[in-house]
Amino acid sequence: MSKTTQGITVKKSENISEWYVQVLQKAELIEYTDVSGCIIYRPRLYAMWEEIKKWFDEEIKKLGVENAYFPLFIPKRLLEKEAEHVQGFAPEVAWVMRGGRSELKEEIAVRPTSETVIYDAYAKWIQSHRDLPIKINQWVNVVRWEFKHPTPLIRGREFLWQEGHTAFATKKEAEEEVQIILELYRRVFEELLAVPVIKGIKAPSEKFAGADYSTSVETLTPSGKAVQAATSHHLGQNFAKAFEIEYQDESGKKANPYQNSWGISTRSLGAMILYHSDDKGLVVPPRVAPLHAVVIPITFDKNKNKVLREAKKITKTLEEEGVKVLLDDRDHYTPGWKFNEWELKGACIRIELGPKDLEKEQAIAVRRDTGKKTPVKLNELSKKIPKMLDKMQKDLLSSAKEWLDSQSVEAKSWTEFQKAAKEKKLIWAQFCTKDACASSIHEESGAKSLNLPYSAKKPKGNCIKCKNKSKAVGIFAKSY
Ligand code: 86X
Repeated sequence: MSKTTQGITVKKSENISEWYVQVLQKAELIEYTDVSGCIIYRPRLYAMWEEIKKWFDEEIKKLGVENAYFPLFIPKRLLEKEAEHVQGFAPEVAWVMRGGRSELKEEIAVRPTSETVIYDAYAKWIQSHRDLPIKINQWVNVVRWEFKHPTPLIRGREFLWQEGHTAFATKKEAEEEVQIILELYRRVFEELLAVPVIKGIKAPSEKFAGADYSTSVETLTPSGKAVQAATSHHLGQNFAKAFEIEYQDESGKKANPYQNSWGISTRSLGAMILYHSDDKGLVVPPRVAPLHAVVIPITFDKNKNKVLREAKKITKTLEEEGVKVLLDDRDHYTPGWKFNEWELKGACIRIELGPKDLEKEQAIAVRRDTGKKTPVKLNELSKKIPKMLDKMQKDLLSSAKEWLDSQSVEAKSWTEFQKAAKEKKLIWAQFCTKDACASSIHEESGAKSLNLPYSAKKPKGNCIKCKNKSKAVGIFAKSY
């Protein structure tokens, strides 16, 4: 048995962080490197990212967004142009100080995000109202030199994301787009990754410093820690003013455009894996799964050829139906060994085919998430397997939603809040939304303000912490 195919040795319920890295490594999703915080995204993990990319890319293209590529290297002077935006982030910027042996005249930053390079170009490209709107996206890596302990996919020094950067003549158009993009992010999480999220606006203390306001989708993972899943910012005219993006409007007057920026990263995959995987290994929702079904022939010397022939046939039929299927006909492993291996690696459905099944013209389909075994007539496989996959996709989201609900509590007093924070819950509470209050909540309970959900009821009564008038219902949790 090779090192990577041994099972998970810790339980999700006992030590979730150790369990999580074992799933990632043993399911062959990541590999560590000698640079802390930098991991290899192996093919089966990258395939999941490609599914997100494919779906989201198509959706934004329908909105008129175009892809482009801006440089990895950003001159210091550009990065520091919008002071407010860099402030706070400065300690995380990675710098290039030398080229070969010679010191650079001006240090060059490795992009932590690309507002500055992109808006410097926008200042050249946006001259007339006819140049608007401009909608550009890029799928790239970014670097943030974190010093906190890294967690693969959740917090690291380099990750992959898309960053969208748009500019409009009117505030109204820009603000509409903020919501359209936020809804696309919700759909990525709920429809593709089967991870329930909560849409909302960030409290002022949590917004992106360069933005007028920030919106986000947030979720609590089974570790009891929340992750900001994706963000969509309305930048107002802040960057336009700092980068002198100016154009002549229809009446010939000088004007600054209204801008947005928005992003979703490979962190989303970390949240998805934390949610669905179990003590046997990886569980992946079919819509992003690299492998939907694995056909495992169960052969004995006597009817080996017959079983193998049928196994090949059903594999081909399923393939033609668009099912990502693999025939595992390696004969140096026992069927039982293969069952474990494919559970570990997260094949959505295992299809067992033995001589007895063949006599009954059936195969046994086993769902990865529930372990439920269903006999399926061979001539119905191409119809039933896609149906089972659809059902699995839906079931994963509903059980994830149920779990999230079970972890959500409304705190009516500061004592209740602190108890819920200790229990790693997702806490809903009345909130004044003030910076000072947000930080004392964080200091005293360990829970951070995530967002102010759009779905929440109107504020009522007093802030959970400072007892001043409540401005909104906020959600809070310990976070990564
Ligand atoms: C904020 C803002 C925004 C486009 C997104 O959230 C989505 C995609 N960008 C990103 N942010 C920074 O601006 C930032 C800046 C520096 Cl210099 C840094 F080192 C780290 C940063 N992290 C986040």
